[in-house]
Amino acid sequence: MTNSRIADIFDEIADLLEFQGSNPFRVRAYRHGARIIRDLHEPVTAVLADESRKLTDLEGIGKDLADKIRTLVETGVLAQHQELLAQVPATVLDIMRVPGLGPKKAASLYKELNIATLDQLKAACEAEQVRQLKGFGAKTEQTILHGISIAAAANERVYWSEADAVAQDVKEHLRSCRSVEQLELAGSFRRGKETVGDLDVLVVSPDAAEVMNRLAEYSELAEVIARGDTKMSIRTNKGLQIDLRVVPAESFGAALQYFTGSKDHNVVARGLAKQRGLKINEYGVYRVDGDSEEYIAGASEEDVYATLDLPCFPPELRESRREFEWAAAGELPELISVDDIRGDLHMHTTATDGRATLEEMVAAARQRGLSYIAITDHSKRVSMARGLDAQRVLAQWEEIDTLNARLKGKFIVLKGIECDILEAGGMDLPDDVLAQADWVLASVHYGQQQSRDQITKRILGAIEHPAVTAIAHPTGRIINRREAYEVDIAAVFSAAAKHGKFLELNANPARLDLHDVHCAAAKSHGIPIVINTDAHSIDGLDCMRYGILQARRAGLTKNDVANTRTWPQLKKLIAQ
Ligand code: DGT
Ligand code: CA
Ligand code: CA
Ligand code: ZN
Repeated sequence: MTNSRIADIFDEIADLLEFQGSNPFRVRAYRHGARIIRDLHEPVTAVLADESRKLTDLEGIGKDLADKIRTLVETGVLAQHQELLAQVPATVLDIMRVPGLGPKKAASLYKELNIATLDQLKAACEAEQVRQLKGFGAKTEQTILHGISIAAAANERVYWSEADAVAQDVKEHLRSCRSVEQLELAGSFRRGKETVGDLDVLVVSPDAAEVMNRLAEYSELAEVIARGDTKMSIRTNKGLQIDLRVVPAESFGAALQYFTGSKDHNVVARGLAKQRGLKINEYGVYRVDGDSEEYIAGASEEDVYATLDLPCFPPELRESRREFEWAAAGELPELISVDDIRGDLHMHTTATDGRATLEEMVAAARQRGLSYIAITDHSKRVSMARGLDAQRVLAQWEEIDTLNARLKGKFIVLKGIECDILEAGGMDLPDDVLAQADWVLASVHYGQQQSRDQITKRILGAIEHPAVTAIAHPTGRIINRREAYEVDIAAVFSAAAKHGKFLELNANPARLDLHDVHCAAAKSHGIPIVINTDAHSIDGLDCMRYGILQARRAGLTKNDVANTRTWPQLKKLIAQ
C-alpha cells in the first residue's frame, strides 16, 4: 500500500465524517494525518519493514496515527472507514468531489432535497431547486452544473504527475518478474502530455503468461478488464487503466514507436513508408514486393525511423505539428532538459501561504543545484493567503539583503513579489515599492469571470507597467477543474514582445500554464519563457520537470527559456 493510497483513505474518512456532521476535531485529525502521510519523504511500508525503526519516529506521526497506518498496511482496510462507507451512499462521494461542493454542501443537498447521485443533482440544478437552499444561489447552481460536466471528463484523464506515480510503481512491480527483458512506458504518458487517459506498458519477455500473472498480483489492482495471450488491461484502485502488451524482441522498437503515438504522428509516418514501398506496423518495418513482405527493421525505434531517413523524434514532439517539417529541413530543435535550469523565479514562503521559511526554501533550492531563486510571495489582495502589504514586503526584502550578504554570491536570492493585477486594473502595490524589486510577477487571481475585454486590458496594463517583469500563469486555467479566463492571448503576445516582458510556464502539474501550443506561439513572437515551479513547499520545487516536459512539447530549446541563464545574463535581459 502506497503513502498516497493511505492518505486518500484518511481524506475519505474525513469527508465522510464531515458529511455526517461529526465533531470537527475528529475530521481535522484525519485530514492532518492524510497530509502528513502524503508529504512523507519515504514509504511507510519501508519503515514498517525495518525492525530497527518505528513509525512514531517520523515527524508528525503519533501513536494513534501509527496504529491506523499499521492496520491499513497489514490488513488493507480500516474498520472506521468500512463502517462509514456502509452508512453513506457511495454516490454521495461523487457529489462531494464536484468542484465547488464538498462534504458540508453535499450534506445539505442530501438532507434538504434528498439528492444522492450526480444525476439527481444535475436535475435539481436544472429545475432551479438548489438555489433555494441556504448557502446556495443561482450562481452556485451554474457552478455545480459546470463542475458536473468537468468532473465527468476528469474521471477519464489524470494529471501526468499522477500517471507518473503509478507508472513508476507498476514498472518496479513488473521488473521484479524474472522473464522481463525490456520494459518501457509508451502512449501519451511517454509523450509527456499534461493529462493521460491510460498507461501503455510494453514488455519483451519469452513468457507472456508469467508477466501477466505478475500484473494480476499488483497491489493497486482493482479489476482485470481483459486478458488475452499477449495483452492484458487492468484498472487500478484509483481508476487508471493500464494496458500491457508483451512483444518479441525483434518487434520492441516497432511496438514502442506504434504505441507511443500519437495516432496522427503515426499516420504521417505510415504514409512516408508507403511512398518508399515499405509497410510499418507494431511488429516491424517490411519491404513490400508484390505479395511478399520482408522484415527489415523493428528491434529499436532508431532502426524503425532510420528506414524512413528520419531521426528518432523525442516522444514529446510526436504530435504531427511541425516535427516532420523540422526533420526534413534538418532543424529538429535540441529540446531543453531539466539540467539546463539555473534559477526558479516563482515561489512562496511562510510569509504568505508557503509551508517553508525563506531560509528553508533557499537551502532546498541550493540542494537541487540551482544558483538563484526569486521569492515571490502574494501581495495583499490575496488576503486568504495573508498577502504582503508594502511594509511587510519591504521587510522581507531587507531580510533577503541580509541573507545575500551572508551567501557572498555563492547563491543569489532575488527580491520578488507575485503582485495581483486588481479587478479594476492596476497593480496591488505602489509603484515606488515595486520599483525596488529585482523580479515582479503579475497575476490575475480575482475577477476571473470578467469579460475578455476587461481581463485583456488588465493584463496589458501589467505588461506596460515598468516594474513588472513577467506575467505568471497567464491564462489562469486549472486542468480538469477550471477553464482559462477569457483573454485575447494574441494581444498579450504582441504586448509582451513589444515591451520585452517574460511569460511564465507555470510548472505546477495542475496548471502547466502557458500550455504547449501557447509556448510555441510565444516563442515565435520572440518572447522569453520562464519555467517556474510556484512552489508552496520544499517538495514543490521538484515540479520543475513537469514544466520541462510541457516546454519540450512546445519545441523549446535551452535558449528559449530565460531561467537557463545565469543571473547576471538574465539581469541584462531584463534591462533590455
Ligand atoms: P491517452 O491514453 O488517451 O492519453 O492517449 P494515447 O495516445 O496513449 O492513446 P492510446 O492509449 O489509445 O493508444 C496508445 C498509442 O497507440 C496511440 O498514441 C497511438 C497508438 N494507437 C492506438 N490505436 C491506434 C490506431 O487505431 N491507429 C494508430 N495508427 N495508432 C493507434
Ligand atoms: Ca494511453
Ligand atoms: Ca491504451
Ligand atoms: Zn504563486
